[in-house]
Amino acid sequence: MAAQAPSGELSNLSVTESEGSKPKPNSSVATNGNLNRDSDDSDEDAEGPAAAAAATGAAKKKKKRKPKKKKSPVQQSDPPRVPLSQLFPNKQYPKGEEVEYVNENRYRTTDEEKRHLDNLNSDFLTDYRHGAEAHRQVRQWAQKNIKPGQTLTEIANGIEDAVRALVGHQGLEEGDALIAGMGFPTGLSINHCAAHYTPNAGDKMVLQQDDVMKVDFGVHVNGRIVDSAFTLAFNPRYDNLLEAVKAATNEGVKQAGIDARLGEIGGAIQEVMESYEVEIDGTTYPIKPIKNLNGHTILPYSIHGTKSVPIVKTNDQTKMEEGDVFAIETFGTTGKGVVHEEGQVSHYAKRRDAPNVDLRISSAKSLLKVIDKNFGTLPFCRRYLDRLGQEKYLLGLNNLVQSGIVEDYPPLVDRKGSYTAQFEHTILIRPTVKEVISRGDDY
Ligand SMILES: [Co+2]
Repeated sequence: MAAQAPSGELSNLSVTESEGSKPKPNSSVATNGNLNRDSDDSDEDAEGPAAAAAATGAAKKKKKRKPKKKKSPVQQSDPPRVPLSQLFPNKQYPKGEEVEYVNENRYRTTDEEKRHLDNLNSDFLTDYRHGAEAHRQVRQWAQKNIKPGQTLTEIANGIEDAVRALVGHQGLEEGDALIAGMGFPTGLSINHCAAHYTPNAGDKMVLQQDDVMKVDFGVHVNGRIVDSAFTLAFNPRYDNLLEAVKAATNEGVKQAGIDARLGEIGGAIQEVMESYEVEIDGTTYPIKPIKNLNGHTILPYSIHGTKSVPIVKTNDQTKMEEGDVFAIETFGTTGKGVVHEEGQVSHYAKRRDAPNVDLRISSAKSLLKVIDKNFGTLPFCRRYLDRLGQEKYLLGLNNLVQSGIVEDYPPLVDRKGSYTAQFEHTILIRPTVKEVISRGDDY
Protein backbone atom coordinates (compact mmCIF):
# COMPACT_ATOMS: atom_id res chain seq x y z
CA MET A 1 0.00 0.00 0.00
CA ALA A 2 1.50 3.28 -1.07
CA ALA A 3 2.53 6.03 1.29
CA GLN A 4 1.69 9.42 -0.07
CA ALA A 5 4.12 12.28 0.52
CA PRO A 6 2.48 15.27 2.22
CA SER A 7 1.94 17.93 -0.46
CA GLY A 8 4.28 20.31 1.37
CA GLU A 9 7.19 17.98 0.81
CA LEU A 10 6.72 18.06 -2.92
CA SER A 11 8.41 21.40 -3.40
CA ASN A 12 11.58 20.03 -1.79
CA LEU A 13 11.90 17.33 -4.37
CA SER A 14 13.84 17.98 -7.49
CA VAL A 15 13.27 15.43 -10.15
CA THR A 16 15.73 15.66 -12.97
CA GLU A 17 13.88 15.30 -16.21
CA SER A 18 14.60 12.02 -17.88
CA GLU A 19 16.36 12.36 -21.19
CA GLY A 20 14.35 9.48 -22.45
CA SER A 21 16.94 8.44 -24.97
CA LYS A 22 19.34 6.36 -22.94
CA PRO A 23 19.52 2.75 -24.00
CA LYS A 24 17.78 0.28 -21.78
CA PRO A 25 20.35 -1.44 -19.59
CA ASN A 26 20.58 -5.17 -19.69
CA SER A 27 20.09 -5.24 -15.97
CA SER A 28 18.61 -8.53 -15.10
CA VAL A 29 18.40 -8.35 -11.35
CA ALA A 30 19.11 -11.57 -9.56
CA THR A 31 16.00 -12.59 -7.77
CA ASN A 32 16.70 -16.04 -6.49
CA GLY A 33 19.34 -15.52 -3.86
CA ASN A 34 18.43 -17.91 -1.16
CA LEU A 35 14.97 -19.14 -1.79
CA ASN A 36 13.90 -22.12 0.17
CA ARG A 37 10.88 -23.65 -1.42
CA ASP A 38 11.56 -27.30 -0.76
CA SER A 39 9.59 -27.97 2.38
CA ASP A 40 6.08 -28.03 1.03
CA ASP A 41 5.71 -31.66 0.15
CA SER A 42 7.33 -34.43 2.13
CA ASP A 43 6.23 -37.02 -0.40
CA GLU A 44 8.45 -35.52 -3.05
CA ASP A 45 11.45 -35.75 -0.79
CA ALA A 46 10.81 -39.48 -0.47
CA GLU A 47 11.19 -39.91 -4.22
CA GLY A 48 14.85 -38.87 -4.08
CA PRO A 49 17.47 -40.60 -1.92
CA ALA A 50 14.89 -42.71 -0.12
CA ALA A 51 13.56 -44.13 -3.35
CA ALA A 52 17.10 -44.84 -4.54
CA ALA A 53 17.93 -46.59 -1.29
CA ALA A 54 14.76 -48.60 -1.53
CA ALA A 55 15.74 -49.69 -5.03
CA THR A 56 19.13 -51.05 -3.95
CA GLY A 57 17.52 -52.57 -0.88
CA ALA A 58 14.98 -54.30 -3.05
CA ALA A 59 17.73 -56.17 -4.91
CA LYS A 60 19.16 -57.55 -1.65
CA LYS A 61 16.15 -58.41 0.42
CA LYS A 62 13.13 -58.30 -1.74
CA LYS A 63 10.70 -59.77 0.77
CA LYS A 64 11.32 -57.39 3.64
CA ARG A 65 10.46 -54.35 1.63
CA LYS A 66 7.25 -52.93 2.98
CA PRO A 67 4.64 -51.83 0.51
CA LYS A 68 4.84 -48.06 0.20
CA LYS A 69 2.13 -46.49 2.27
CA LYS A 70 -0.11 -44.37 0.14
CA LYS A 71 -0.13 -41.05 1.99
CA SER A 72 -2.60 -38.56 0.67
CA PRO A 73 -0.28 -35.80 -0.48
CA VAL A 74 -1.08 -32.45 1.06
CA GLN A 75 -0.92 -29.86 -1.63
CA GLN A 76 -2.49 -26.53 -2.40
CA SER A 77 -5.84 -26.55 -4.17
CA ASP A 78 -6.99 -24.44 -7.12
CA PRO A 79 -8.36 -21.95 -6.12
CA PRO A 80 -6.13 -21.89 -3.02
CA ARG A 81 -8.10 -23.04 0.02
CA VAL A 82 -5.77 -25.34 1.99
CA PRO A 83 -4.56 -23.57 5.14
CA LEU A 84 -0.80 -23.22 5.27
CA SER A 85 -0.86 -24.72 8.76
CA GLN A 86 -1.68 -28.01 7.01
CA LEU A 87 1.01 -27.63 4.35
CA PHE A 88 3.65 -26.68 6.94
CA PRO A 89 2.62 -28.61 10.06
CA ASN A 90 5.74 -27.67 12.06
CA LYS A 91 5.33 -23.99 11.22
CA GLN A 92 8.49 -24.19 9.13
CA TYR A 93 7.36 -21.67 6.55
CA PRO A 94 9.78 -20.95 3.72
CA LYS A 95 12.33 -18.22 4.33
CA GLY A 96 12.42 -15.18 2.14
CA GLU A 97 15.57 -14.18 0.30
CA GLU A 98 18.29 -13.63 2.91
CA VAL A 99 20.92 -11.08 1.88
CA GLU A 100 24.08 -10.45 3.89
CA TYR A 101 24.91 -6.92 4.94
CA VAL A 102 27.88 -5.23 3.33
CA ASN A 103 30.92 -3.19 4.38
CA GLU A 104 31.10 -2.38 8.10
CA ASN A 105 27.95 -4.42 8.75
CA ARG A 106 29.29 -7.58 7.16
CA TYR A 107 30.30 -8.97 10.60
CA ARG A 108 26.61 -9.29 11.56
CA THR A 109 25.97 -12.50 9.63
CA THR A 110 28.13 -14.56 12.01
CA ASP A 111 28.26 -12.31 15.10
CA GLU A 112 27.15 -14.24 18.22
CA GLU A 113 25.29 -11.36 19.81
CA LYS A 114 23.40 -10.53 16.61
CA ARG A 115 22.49 -14.18 16.12
CA HIS A 116 21.18 -14.28 19.66
CA LEU A 117 19.04 -11.20 18.99
CA ASP A 118 17.77 -12.87 15.84
CA ASN A 119 16.79 -16.01 17.75
CA LEU A 120 14.78 -13.98 20.24
CA ASN A 121 12.61 -12.94 17.29
CA SER A 122 11.51 -16.40 16.20
CA ASP A 123 7.75 -15.75 16.61
CA PHE A 124 8.07 -12.55 14.62
CA LEU A 125 9.89 -14.42 11.85
CA THR A 126 7.42 -17.31 11.83
CA ASP A 127 4.48 -14.93 11.53
CA TYR A 128 6.18 -12.95 8.77
CA ARG A 129 7.13 -16.06 6.78
CA HIS A 130 3.63 -17.44 7.19
CA GLY A 131 2.07 -14.27 5.79
CA ALA A 132 4.62 -14.06 3.00
CA GLU A 133 3.99 -17.64 1.86
CA ALA A 134 0.27 -16.92 1.79
CA HIS A 135 0.99 -13.84 -0.30
CA ARG A 136 3.12 -15.79 -2.79
CA GLN A 137 0.66 -18.64 -3.20
CA VAL A 138 -2.31 -16.33 -3.63
CA ARG A 139 -0.63 -13.93 -6.02
CA GLN A 140 0.80 -16.70 -8.18
CA TRP A 141 -2.66 -18.15 -8.49
CA ALA A 142 -3.99 -14.66 -9.26
CA GLN A 143 -1.34 -14.08 -11.93
CA LYS A 144 -2.48 -17.23 -13.73
CA ASN A 145 -6.19 -16.64 -13.35
CA ILE A 146 -6.83 -12.93 -13.75
CA LYS A 147 -8.10 -12.31 -17.29
CA PRO A 148 -9.64 -9.41 -19.21
CA GLY A 149 -13.41 -9.58 -18.99
CA GLN A 150 -13.46 -10.22 -15.24
CA THR A 151 -14.95 -7.62 -12.94
CA LEU A 152 -12.71 -6.01 -10.36
CA THR A 153 -15.10 -7.25 -7.70
CA GLU A 154 -14.57 -10.84 -8.84
CA ILE A 155 -10.81 -10.35 -8.85
CA ALA A 156 -10.72 -8.77 -5.39
CA ASN A 157 -12.96 -11.44 -3.89
CA GLY A 158 -10.86 -14.16 -5.48
CA ILE A 159 -7.71 -12.84 -3.84
CA GLU A 160 -9.31 -12.12 -0.48
CA ASP A 161 -11.12 -15.46 -0.20
CA ALA A 162 -7.81 -17.20 -0.89
CA VAL A 163 -5.82 -15.15 1.63
CA ARG A 164 -8.35 -15.77 4.40
CA ALA A 165 -8.46 -19.51 3.68
CA LEU A 166 -4.67 -19.85 3.65
CA VAL A 167 -4.16 -18.11 6.99
CA GLY A 168 -7.20 -19.94 8.38
CA HIS A 169 -9.26 -16.96 9.50
CA GLN A 170 -12.41 -15.86 7.73
CA GLY A 171 -12.63 -12.74 9.85
CA LEU A 172 -16.38 -12.91 10.28
CA GLU A 173 -16.40 -13.40 14.04
CA GLU A 174 -15.49 -10.51 16.27
CA GLY A 175 -11.73 -10.25 16.63
CA ASP A 176 -10.96 -13.00 14.10
CA ALA A 177 -9.66 -10.64 11.41
CA LEU A 178 -7.16 -9.32 13.97
CA ILE A 179 -5.55 -12.76 14.38
CA ALA A 180 -4.71 -13.17 10.68
CA GLY A 181 -6.14 -12.17 7.33
CA MET A 182 -6.02 -9.22 4.97
CA GLY A 183 -3.30 -6.76 5.98
CA PHE A 184 -5.07 -4.13 3.90
CA PRO A 185 -7.61 -4.13 1.06
CA THR A 186 -6.74 -5.50 -2.37
CA GLY A 187 -5.73 -2.55 -4.51
CA LEU A 188 -6.71 -3.01 -8.16
CA SER A 189 -5.63 0.25 -9.71
CA ILE A 190 -5.89 0.60 -13.46
CA ASN A 191 -3.90 2.67 -15.99
CA HIS A 192 -3.49 6.28 -14.80
CA CYS A 193 -4.76 5.26 -11.37
CA ALA A 194 -1.62 4.29 -9.45
CA ALA A 195 -2.93 3.23 -6.06
CA HIS A 196 -5.72 2.85 -3.52
CA TYR A 197 -8.52 1.74 -5.82
CA THR A 198 -10.58 -1.25 -4.76
CA PRO A 199 -14.20 -1.78 -5.81
CA ASN A 200 -16.98 -0.63 -3.51
CA ALA A 201 -20.36 -2.41 -3.59
CA GLY A 202 -22.01 -2.15 -7.00
CA ASP A 203 -18.80 -1.38 -8.89
CA LYS A 204 -19.21 -2.74 -12.42
CA MET A 205 -15.72 -2.07 -13.69
CA VAL A 206 -14.36 -4.78 -15.97
CA LEU A 207 -10.68 -5.44 -16.66
CA GLN A 208 -9.83 -4.67 -20.30
CA GLN A 209 -7.30 -6.23 -22.67
CA ASP A 210 -5.16 -3.06 -22.87
CA ASP A 211 -5.29 -2.23 -19.16
CA VAL A 212 -2.29 -2.00 -16.86
CA MET A 213 -3.39 -3.13 -13.41
CA LYS A 214 -1.50 -2.75 -10.15
CA VAL A 215 -2.38 -5.57 -7.76
CA ASP A 216 -1.38 -4.46 -4.25
CA PHE A 217 -2.56 -6.54 -1.32
CA GLY A 218 -1.42 -7.24 2.22
CA VAL A 219 -1.46 -10.35 4.36
CA HIS A 220 -1.03 -10.17 8.12
CA VAL A 221 -0.46 -12.81 10.78
CA ASN A 222 -0.67 -11.46 14.34
CA GLY A 223 -0.36 -7.93 12.99
CA ARG A 224 2.82 -8.62 11.00
CA ILE A 225 1.86 -7.15 7.64
CA VAL A 226 3.40 -8.33 4.38
CA ASP A 227 2.93 -5.53 1.83
CA SER A 228 3.75 -6.57 -1.71
CA ALA A 229 2.50 -5.59 -5.16
CA PHE A 230 2.94 -6.39 -8.84
CA THR A 231 1.60 -5.11 -12.13
CA LEU A 232 -0.35 -7.11 -14.69
CA ALA A 233 -0.71 -6.28 -18.37
CA PHE A 234 -1.92 -8.41 -21.28
CA ASN A 235 -0.58 -6.26 -24.10
CA PRO A 236 3.21 -6.65 -24.56
CA ARG A 237 3.54 -2.97 -25.45
CA TYR A 238 3.85 -2.24 -21.72
CA ASP A 239 6.74 -4.65 -21.18
CA ASN A 240 9.39 -1.93 -20.79
CA LEU A 241 7.23 0.01 -18.34
CA LEU A 242 6.81 -3.05 -16.14
CA GLU A 243 10.47 -3.99 -16.52
CA ALA A 244 11.59 -0.50 -15.49
CA VAL A 245 9.54 -0.49 -12.32
CA LYS A 246 10.50 -4.03 -11.38
CA ALA A 247 14.18 -3.15 -11.81
CA ALA A 248 13.75 0.08 -9.84
CA THR A 249 12.11 -1.76 -6.95
CA ASN A 250 14.87 -4.36 -6.98
CA GLU A 251 17.41 -1.56 -6.90
CA GLY A 252 15.70 -0.15 -3.80
CA VAL A 253 15.69 -3.59 -2.19
CA LYS A 254 19.38 -3.98 -3.03
CA GLN A 255 20.36 -0.57 -1.59
CA ALA A 256 18.38 -1.15 1.61
CA GLY A 257 20.26 -2.18 4.72
CA ILE A 258 21.43 -1.04 8.14
CA ASP A 259 22.77 2.54 7.94
CA ALA A 260 21.52 3.05 4.35
CA ARG A 261 20.29 6.63 3.90
CA LEU A 262 16.73 7.01 2.64
CA GLY A 263 17.41 9.93 0.29
CA GLU A 264 20.24 8.06 -1.39
CA ILE A 265 18.12 4.98 -1.89
CA GLY A 266 15.62 7.26 -3.65
CA GLY A 267 18.38 8.48 -5.94
CA ALA A 268 19.42 4.95 -6.89
CA ILE A 269 15.81 3.99 -7.61
CA GLN A 270 15.31 7.09 -9.76
CA GLU A 271 18.43 6.43 -11.80
CA VAL A 272 17.36 2.89 -12.67
CA MET A 273 13.77 3.88 -13.44
CA GLU A 274 14.77 6.77 -15.71
CA SER A 275 17.14 4.64 -17.75
CA TYR A 276 14.10 3.09 -19.44
CA GLU A 277 11.57 4.30 -21.97
CA VAL A 278 8.47 2.75 -23.46
CA GLU A 279 6.84 3.04 -26.88
CA ILE A 280 3.06 3.01 -26.95
CA ASP A 281 1.15 3.49 -30.21
CA GLY A 282 4.16 4.99 -31.96
CA THR A 283 4.97 7.50 -29.21
CA THR A 284 8.04 7.06 -27.03
CA TYR A 285 7.65 8.05 -23.38
CA PRO A 286 10.36 8.46 -20.76
CA ILE A 287 9.49 6.49 -17.65
CA LYS A 288 9.29 8.78 -14.63
CA PRO A 289 9.12 7.85 -10.97
CA ILE A 290 5.94 9.12 -9.30
CA LYS A 291 7.71 11.46 -6.93
CA ASN A 292 4.97 11.86 -4.33
CA LEU A 293 4.58 8.15 -3.68
CA ASN A 294 6.92 6.46 -1.21
CA GLY A 295 7.93 3.24 0.39
CA HIS A 296 7.47 3.19 4.15
CA THR A 297 8.17 1.42 7.41
CA ILE A 298 5.59 -1.06 8.67
CA LEU A 299 4.67 -1.35 12.36
CA PRO A 300 2.56 -4.04 14.05
CA TYR A 301 -1.03 -3.59 12.83
CA SER A 302 -0.01 -0.34 11.14
CA ILE A 303 0.80 -0.19 7.47
CA HIS A 304 2.53 3.20 7.43
CA GLY A 305 5.18 3.69 10.08
CA THR A 306 7.25 6.82 10.60
CA LYS A 307 9.98 6.57 7.95
CA SER A 308 9.38 6.86 4.22
CA VAL A 309 11.52 5.75 1.32
CA PRO A 310 11.44 8.23 -1.56
CA ILE A 311 11.71 7.02 -5.14
CA VAL A 312 13.56 10.10 -6.32
CA LYS A 313 16.76 11.62 -4.92
CA THR A 314 16.18 13.71 -1.79
CA ASN A 315 18.44 15.03 0.95
CA ASP A 316 16.77 12.88 3.62
CA GLN A 317 19.69 11.64 5.73
CA THR A 318 17.56 9.29 7.85
CA LYS A 319 19.08 5.82 8.12
CA MET A 320 17.56 2.38 8.06
CA GLU A 321 18.09 0.63 11.40
CA GLU A 322 18.21 -2.85 12.87
CA GLY A 323 14.68 -4.08 13.56
CA ASP A 324 13.01 -1.90 10.94
CA VAL A 325 10.49 -3.44 8.54
CA PHE A 326 10.27 -1.65 5.21
CA ALA A 327 7.93 -1.80 2.27
CA ILE A 328 10.06 -0.91 -0.74
CA GLU A 329 7.71 0.15 -3.49
CA THR A 330 8.27 2.13 -6.64
CA PHE A 331 5.89 3.54 -9.21
CA GLY A 332 6.73 4.46 -12.78
CA THR A 333 4.54 6.43 -15.16
CA THR A 334 4.25 7.74 -18.70
CA GLY A 335 2.42 10.74 -17.26
CA LYS A 336 3.44 13.69 -15.08
CA GLY A 337 5.20 11.78 -12.34
CA VAL A 338 2.89 13.21 -9.69
CA VAL A 339 -0.40 11.81 -8.43
CA HIS A 340 -3.40 13.55 -6.93
CA GLU A 341 -6.44 12.27 -5.07
CA GLU A 342 -9.48 11.66 -7.26
CA GLY A 343 -12.64 9.58 -7.16
CA GLN A 344 -14.68 7.67 -4.63
CA VAL A 345 -12.88 6.54 -1.48
CA SER A 346 -12.71 2.83 -0.68
CA HIS A 347 -9.69 2.51 1.69
CA TYR A 348 -9.76 3.64 5.32
CA ALA A 349 -7.76 3.03 8.50
CA LYS A 350 -8.09 4.09 12.11
CA ARG A 351 -5.20 6.37 13.01
CA ARG A 352 -2.58 5.13 15.46
CA ASP A 353 -2.81 8.47 17.24
CA ALA A 354 -6.61 8.75 17.02
CA PRO A 355 -7.89 11.50 19.31
CA ASN A 356 -10.36 10.56 22.03
CA VAL A 357 -13.31 12.55 20.70
CA ASP A 358 -16.79 12.53 22.16
CA LEU A 359 -18.77 11.34 19.14
CA ARG A 360 -22.29 12.76 18.90
CA ILE A 361 -23.52 10.78 15.93
CA SER A 362 -24.60 7.38 17.21
CA SER A 363 -23.84 5.62 13.93
CA ALA A 364 -20.26 6.88 14.16
CA LYS A 365 -19.98 5.56 17.69
CA SER A 366 -21.25 2.12 16.80
CA LEU A 367 -19.15 1.95 13.63
CA LEU A 368 -16.03 2.81 15.64
CA LYS A 369 -16.75 -0.18 17.86
CA VAL A 370 -16.97 -2.41 14.79
CA ILE A 371 -13.68 -1.01 13.50
CA ASP A 372 -11.95 -1.44 16.87
CA LYS A 373 -13.09 -5.03 17.23
CA ASN A 374 -12.41 -6.17 13.68
CA PHE A 375 -9.59 -4.08 12.25
CA GLY A 376 -7.96 -2.02 14.98
CA THR A 377 -5.54 0.16 13.03
CA LEU A 378 -5.38 -2.22 10.02
CA PRO A 379 -6.65 -0.62 6.81
CA PHE A 380 -10.08 -1.81 5.65
CA CYS A 381 -12.46 -0.99 2.83
CA ARG A 382 -16.21 -0.57 2.49
CA ARG A 383 -16.61 -4.16 1.22
CA TYR A 384 -15.17 -5.42 4.51
CA LEU A 385 -17.87 -3.54 6.41
CA ASP A 386 -20.51 -4.94 4.02
CA ARG A 387 -19.41 -8.54 4.64
CA LEU A 388 -19.69 -7.97 8.40
CA GLY A 389 -23.32 -7.08 7.79
CA GLN A 390 -22.92 -3.35 8.34
CA GLU A 391 -25.46 -1.18 6.51
CA LYS A 392 -25.94 2.55 6.01
CA TYR A 393 -22.62 3.31 7.63
CA LEU A 394 -21.42 6.08 5.29
CA LEU A 395 -22.60 9.00 7.42
CA GLY A 396 -20.92 7.51 10.48
CA LEU A 397 -17.78 6.65 8.51
CA ASN A 398 -17.50 10.17 7.13
CA ASN A 399 -17.97 11.53 10.64
CA LEU A 400 -15.07 9.39 11.88
CA VAL A 401 -12.93 10.77 9.06
CA GLN A 402 -13.92 14.35 9.87
CA SER A 403 -13.20 13.74 13.56
CA GLY A 404 -9.65 12.68 12.74
CA ILE A 405 -10.16 9.18 14.13
CA VAL A 406 -10.17 7.41 10.78
CA GLU A 407 -8.00 8.37 7.81
CA ASP A 408 -9.36 7.96 4.31
CA TYR A 409 -7.11 6.99 1.40
CA PRO A 410 -8.69 8.18 -1.86
CA PRO A 411 -7.53 6.77 -5.20
CA LEU A 412 -4.26 8.35 -6.40
CA VAL A 413 -4.13 9.16 -10.08
CA ASP A 414 -1.69 10.62 -12.60
CA ARG A 415 -2.81 12.45 -15.75
CA LYS A 416 -5.68 10.82 -17.60
CA GLY A 417 -4.44 8.71 -20.52
CA SER A 418 -1.15 7.90 -18.81
CA TYR A 419 -0.05 4.45 -17.67
CA THR A 420 1.44 3.63 -14.28
CA ALA A 421 3.10 0.52 -12.88
CA GLN A 422 4.17 -0.64 -9.42
CA PHE A 423 6.25 -3.38 -7.82
CA GLU A 424 6.70 -3.75 -4.08
CA HIS A 425 8.44 -5.98 -1.55
CA THR A 426 8.53 -6.13 2.22
CA ILE A 427 11.97 -6.47 3.77
CA LEU A 428 13.00 -7.24 7.35
CA ILE A 429 16.12 -5.49 8.60
CA ARG A 430 17.11 -8.37 10.87
CA PRO A 431 20.12 -8.14 13.22
CA THR A 432 22.07 -10.64 11.09
CA VAL A 433 20.77 -10.28 7.53
CA LYS A 434 18.25 -8.45 5.38
CA GLU A 435 15.37 -10.78 4.55
CA VAL A 436 13.30 -9.98 1.47
CA ILE A 437 10.35 -11.72 3.01
CA SER A 438 7.96 -11.43 0.04
CA ARG A 439 10.46 -12.53 -2.64
CA GLY A 440 9.14 -15.20 -4.97
CA ASP A 441 10.22 -16.71 -8.24
CA ASP A 442 7.67 -14.43 -9.93
CA TYR A 443 9.21 -11.12 -8.77
CO1 LIG B 1 3.12 -0.29 0.57
